[in-house]
Amino acid sequence: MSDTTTATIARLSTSEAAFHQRLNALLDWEGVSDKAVQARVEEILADVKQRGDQAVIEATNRFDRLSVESMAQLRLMPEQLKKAYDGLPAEQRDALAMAAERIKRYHERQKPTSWQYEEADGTVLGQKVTPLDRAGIYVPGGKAAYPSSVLMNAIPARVAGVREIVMVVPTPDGVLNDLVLAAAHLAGVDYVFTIGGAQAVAALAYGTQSVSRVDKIVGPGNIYVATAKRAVFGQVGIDMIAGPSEIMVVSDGQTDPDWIAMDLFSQAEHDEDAQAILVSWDAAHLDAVAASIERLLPTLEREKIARASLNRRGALILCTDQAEAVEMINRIAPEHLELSVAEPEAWLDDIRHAGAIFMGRHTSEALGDYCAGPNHVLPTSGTARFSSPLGVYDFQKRSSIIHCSPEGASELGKVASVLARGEYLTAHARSAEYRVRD
Ligand code: HSO
Ligand code: ZN
Repeated sequence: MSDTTTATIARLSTSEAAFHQRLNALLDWEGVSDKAVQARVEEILADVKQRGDQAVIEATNRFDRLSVESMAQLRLMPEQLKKAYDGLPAEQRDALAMAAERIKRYHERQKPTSWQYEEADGTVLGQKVTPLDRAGIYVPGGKAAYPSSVLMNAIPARVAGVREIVMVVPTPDGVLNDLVLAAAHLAGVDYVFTIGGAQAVAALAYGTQSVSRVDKIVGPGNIYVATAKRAVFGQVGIDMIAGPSEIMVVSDGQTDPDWIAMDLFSQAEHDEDAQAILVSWDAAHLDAVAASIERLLPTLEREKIARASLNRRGALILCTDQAEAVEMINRIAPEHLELSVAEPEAWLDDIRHAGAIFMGRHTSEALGDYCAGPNHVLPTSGTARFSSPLGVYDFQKRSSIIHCSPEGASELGKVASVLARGEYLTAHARSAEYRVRD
């Protein structure tokens, strides 16, 4: 095995002196924060905030090369969504419906419950869970539009009980994507506006004459969308600012090298900045996968993107044993982790950071992208250290409940009074003391 770089993908070994340095260089990814983009986005946000619909119409005409005069022309009715669904070839319609059903079933399990309990003094305490009133789902236009992502964003919102789900999707040159509209129909989206970019984020965040302000904006987008989401965060909730897709495969050497190569490609083909990493303690297996990569890469539709991704950020890493592989998993905190090993269950306890864990050789990451059930909107760039897949909980919030009995108010009042006087807040203290009984 060569310990440097093959034609396509870097080869690393945990035993080489520069290992950590090389790994860090590969993992390093910074979301672009472009000053010029920021300035453009600020301008658009301010314009939509001030002029509402008119600003959205003008920006949409300019960026998507349209010539509409009113928001009514940028709005799709539920019947149009249904028509798109009905018009799909049966095979696509059935696959989409099957995926939607599985995703729904999985997310039903995430529904949290409100709870209450009683303290000894009779005070009842609790937590009440309430869905958001309105959620906005951003869907990119053109080639980056994934119907599967419409399902993954809208279904948890619906399951959470969100009252109104609005979707925005740009239609450059007026081209509609029927699969996206069909997915919106299946997922129970209420309204669709064919607008995109920062102007769509602004319309959702501030509201206009025609677009009701939402409480949270979710969904992926280009740098303008990401910058706009970051800017409106605080006035509305946002999901996350997703980085490029990642996959980490850990193999015990017993999986068909072609399978592993294709699994690595499945994320590499998303984006030139996507990251695909294989870790194994079997050197011959790494050689075999490297050979599969070279042989299969030219057969890909998106060979150029996948090759660039593997070249820039991919790696085949030789480690010493299972323990070291686990260390690497937790260090990288991958978005997707495939455990291509005989007994994946035995690994689970030790894995602390990963967005989604694909257990065993038969569980390819692609199944999770489309139809297994769990969400494919996952924490990237190591953020699995502190965050979770998109879920029902992202479309709900909690309120605390406190209900004091006279005895409870009296007991707690004494404590509150002391603490309030310590803070020199005498109205607090007296409010509590009124309810203290002798
Ligand atoms: N792997 C992507 C999701 C996706 N894949 C959509 C195919 N379509 C997010 O990690
Ligand atoms: Zn994918």
